[in-house]
Amino acid sequence: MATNTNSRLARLFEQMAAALELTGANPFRVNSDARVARVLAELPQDVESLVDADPAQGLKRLCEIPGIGKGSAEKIVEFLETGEIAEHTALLNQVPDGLFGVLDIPGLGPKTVKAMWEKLGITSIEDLKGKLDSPELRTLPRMGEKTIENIRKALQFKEQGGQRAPIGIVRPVAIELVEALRKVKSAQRVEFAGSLRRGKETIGDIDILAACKDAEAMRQAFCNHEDVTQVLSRGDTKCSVRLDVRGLVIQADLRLVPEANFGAAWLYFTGSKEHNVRLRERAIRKKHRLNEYGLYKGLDERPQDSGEKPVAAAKEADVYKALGLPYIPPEIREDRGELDAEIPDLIELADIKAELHAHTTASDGKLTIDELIDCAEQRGYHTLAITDHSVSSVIANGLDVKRLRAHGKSICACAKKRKNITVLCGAEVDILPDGRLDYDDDVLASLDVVVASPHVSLRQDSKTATKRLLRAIENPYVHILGHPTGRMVGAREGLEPDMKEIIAAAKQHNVALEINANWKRLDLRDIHVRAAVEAGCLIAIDTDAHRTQHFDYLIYGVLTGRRGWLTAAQCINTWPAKKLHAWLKSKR
Ligand code: DGT
Ligand code: CA
Ligand code: CA
Ligand code: ZN
Repeated sequence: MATNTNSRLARLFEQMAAALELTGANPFRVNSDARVARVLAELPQDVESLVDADPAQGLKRLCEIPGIGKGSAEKIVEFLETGEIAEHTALLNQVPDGLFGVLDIPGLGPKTVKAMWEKLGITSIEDLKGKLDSPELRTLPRMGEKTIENIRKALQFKEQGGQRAPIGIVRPVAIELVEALRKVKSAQRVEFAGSLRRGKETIGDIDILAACKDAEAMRQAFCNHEDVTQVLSRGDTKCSVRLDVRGLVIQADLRLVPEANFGAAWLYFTGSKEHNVRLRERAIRKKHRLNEYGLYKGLDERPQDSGEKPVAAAKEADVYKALGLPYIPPEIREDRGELDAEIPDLIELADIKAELHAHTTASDGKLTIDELIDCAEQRGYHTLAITDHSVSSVIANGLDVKRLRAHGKSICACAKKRKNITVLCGAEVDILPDGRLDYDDDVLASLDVVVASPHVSLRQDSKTATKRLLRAIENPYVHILGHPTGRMVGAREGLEPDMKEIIAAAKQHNVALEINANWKRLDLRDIHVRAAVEAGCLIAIDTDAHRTQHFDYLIYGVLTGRRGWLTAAQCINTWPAKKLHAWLKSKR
């Protein structure tokens, strides 16, 4: 199974990095293993097939992947041949299992965990809990009452099922919170940061930054907001609260920063941590230091109140500029080569001019044809494709050919009444488990738009899934491969085809790969979008609307596109009507 081998290997390298840290190894080795873990987790192609196809070349090919050195490549090959990595087994024997859990507690770094283990014999979360009130714990370096209180809260949070929440649930809450804080009388600037600003599909916690002349008023507005169920901490510069949102417990942190340092703070707290590390490395090479207050000349730390003037601090763009970099949009701050690349003009929400995947009451949608057209028209789209389900989607009330024909007539009748929008008659045709499509070719050929999507048999093995999707892509009447893997964020893995092959075939057959904008799907996911973009493949961003509010989910698709370095030009939904219609017709 393609991605599974990648993720199993990534996990092994992650564990090696953690074990190395805990045993006090050279940071260079730790970083190297951590990097390999990330590279493997994000690799679009299957390492197994990369090596299997030509074992003699396998090692060389692995070394060509940025971030994987010879030593790591050899370990990967060792794993593929023997099913284990001897060094991994040896390292794991040196570290008690339970210690990895302790390392996972937010706020606990490897140095502290190492000290807990060596000095107090703590080897598990249970051990740590038992020692929270003990005097010995307080003898460790950096282990003040405040840190201990934070550990206690983190443990409680974990027990209450603290988990990452989907962006579609968190973002609207965070926006509302930010708006409320902006209304504080003396507020100068309020923004969200963290993974939310980077547009990640799931969010660990909400990070908000505020500059305010009256800090206490800001703290109050935050801690007393109506969604807050518990105030976890309330300090001068940082407050943490718990919010209850649709049954999910979400933590939000507010950080108060001086307006003059807002840019540097925003940059720091937007992350990703890995991106920040790269920026700091770059600053150091220029004999500068970068922290949450600004970019400063010289490498010697000075106290924050020394009056030292920063080189850059007020705006993020100033910091990038002073480091000799262009402004890097938040969505691509992931240490995926963004510091060394030319930054493309990423797609924006306003670029989208067409919705090409939407449902009506004819199948499982809640909107009539006219209501659906109203939604698209209100958003200023020049084109809407109506794509109800095909016959095999029984649960979704899929249309047989006779109903499809009647539906087509109704769509035509409604379309004729509209002047401002072109309404196209399409279908979301099921990709059957063997890759055949659910309508015959002559039926597909008669439709303006064909979205082909997998809905069933989503646990197929990788090879079968690849074959299945390739067959659909090769059908000459298919325009768009809808939610290609069928994954559901946090709920279902979906198919794990060889993405590299899928992307190459889509490019060859002029099929657009869909980013399904529904936050429960976000399929294609960011890393696959990036691979598709690099390969020059067309991308569609569609909401797959079944009801009015689904149109508002478009932003999540756009954010995912941006995380995949997508430009407007490569996304068919941004094209002018003439160009889009000509492209659709080219397959008829
Ligand atoms: P999340 O909340 O798990 O979805 O992910 P983030 O990225 O929002 O992470 P979070 O909330 O722990 O921290 C927000 C940002 O603050 C993070 O992206 C980078 C910055 N940050 C936090 N802790 C550190 C740190 O120890 N070192 C560095 N360089 N940056 C940090
Ligand atoms: Ca966060
Ligand atoms: Ca946070
Ligand atoms: Zn659909």
